[in-house]
Amino acid sequence: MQRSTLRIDPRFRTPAPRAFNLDADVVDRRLTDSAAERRALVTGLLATPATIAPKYFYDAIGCALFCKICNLPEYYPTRTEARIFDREREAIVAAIGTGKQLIDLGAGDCAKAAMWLPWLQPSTYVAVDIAVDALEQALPKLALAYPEIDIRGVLVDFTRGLDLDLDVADGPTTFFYPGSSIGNFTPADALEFLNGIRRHCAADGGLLIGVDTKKDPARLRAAYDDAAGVTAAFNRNVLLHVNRVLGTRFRPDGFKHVALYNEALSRVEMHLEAIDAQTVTIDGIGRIFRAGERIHTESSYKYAPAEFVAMLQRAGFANVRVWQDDARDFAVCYATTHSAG
Ligand code: AVJ
Repeated sequence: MQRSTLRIDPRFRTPAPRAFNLDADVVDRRLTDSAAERRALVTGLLATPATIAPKYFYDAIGCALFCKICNLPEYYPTRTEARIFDREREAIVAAIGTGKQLIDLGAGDCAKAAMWLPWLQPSTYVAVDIAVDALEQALPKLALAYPEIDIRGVLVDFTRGLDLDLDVADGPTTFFYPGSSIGNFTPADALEFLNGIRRHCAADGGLLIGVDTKKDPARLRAAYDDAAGVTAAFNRNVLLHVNRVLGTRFRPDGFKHVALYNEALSRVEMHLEAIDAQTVTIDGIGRIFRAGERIHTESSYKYAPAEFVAMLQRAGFANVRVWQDDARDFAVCYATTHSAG
């Protein structure tokens, strides 16, 4: 396995002093593609309709705002998933088994995985995320609390494909993909992504995944347009991140937060709508945003549990178990490649 000291492009750094030195074992796989990343971002912004990939939400401020979102009264997914995990802990641990390698996709502050470590007792815990600040904060603490576990971080944009051959050792592997982050993929891309995970699951491995379900559109919309305006701030903050990455001068207050449920496509959409006409120089090009024109910043697909199980099966998983809360607001699945449950 290739290791390097964590070296981060200064533009991705926040000036806040570090509470911890990065002494946990972290591999940075992001910078190899930074030029291609910036090109993709520019292409999205110059397209009509303009788009920004949701991964740009998660700079340091975005991660803090997302943390607030997870505690909002309207945003039910995080707490509902946590309740299912609590209630079904023993059944889930029995299904997964202990002592395996645990790969946490989109680990963030690692809080969700930390709940599982004493139960699953993994030999190795690999936290994968694009958010450097979150991993930098979380991993040294985890390493202190669990000296018996080999704790590693991988900084990578895994939404571009799951290329974890260098990071995933052989042997039984449990993938952990909670929070309905799978919803950010289109169904076609989600299928391909799940297929990639399945290929990494050796015999005896599996995927523990959380997915948000279809429900009353008014509740879905409220979850992405909270009364306190935290999600609006989260959405607008993406422009500040883009400004740092591209050197653009987007004014976040020139854009209105729009969240809607697209029933035909079963997805919540978030957009930033230009309040008045504005021109932003992007890669030397004066991009005009007309008043009312939108930048599409996120899609969050919702699945009926049976639809999602069918997708897991199409991705090659043979056995899928499903746990839900009483109101069926959220679903947790454990999928394995072998057919006995
Ligand atoms: C982290 C992608 C699961 O889609 O619900 C929350 C992100 N966006 N509020 C979601 C999000 C606005 C979240 N995921």
